[in-house]
Amino acid sequence: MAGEPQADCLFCKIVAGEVPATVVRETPTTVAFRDINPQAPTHVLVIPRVHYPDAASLAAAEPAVAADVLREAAQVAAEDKVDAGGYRVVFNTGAGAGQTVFHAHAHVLGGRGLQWPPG
Ligand code: IU
Repeated sequence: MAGEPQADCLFCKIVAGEVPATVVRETPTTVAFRDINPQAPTHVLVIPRVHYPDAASLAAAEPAVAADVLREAAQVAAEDKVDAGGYRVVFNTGAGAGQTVFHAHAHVLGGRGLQWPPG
């Protein structure tokens, strides 16, 4: 069922505590942890506890939780002190855009200069 944990989903396993992660923030609806392959000094993933394959399906089904993810992205940037210098929040959506884990997640990237457009 939509939103339910998926047995084969890595990020559902992180939410459940079955796979370790360096968690930096938790709320009743979200978990934020450091990316295992960081692309910037700050590279944190903010995920909803509920399972949706991407940000679009999360926002359509549970817009309040999607807003929680955005709010937590800002909190992560503030706590890592990258907010003043500028940071980026990215939702890769679809394999063609580089999405590899199909549980909605926001990348929070900061702590270095970021080029535009991204590759
Ligand atoms: P993407 O937008 O779906 O490509 O992002 C998935 C991210 O999940 C990517 O940056 C990976 O480095 C990251 N990740 C992780 O943090 N821990 C893991 O065990 C795995 C992927 I697999």
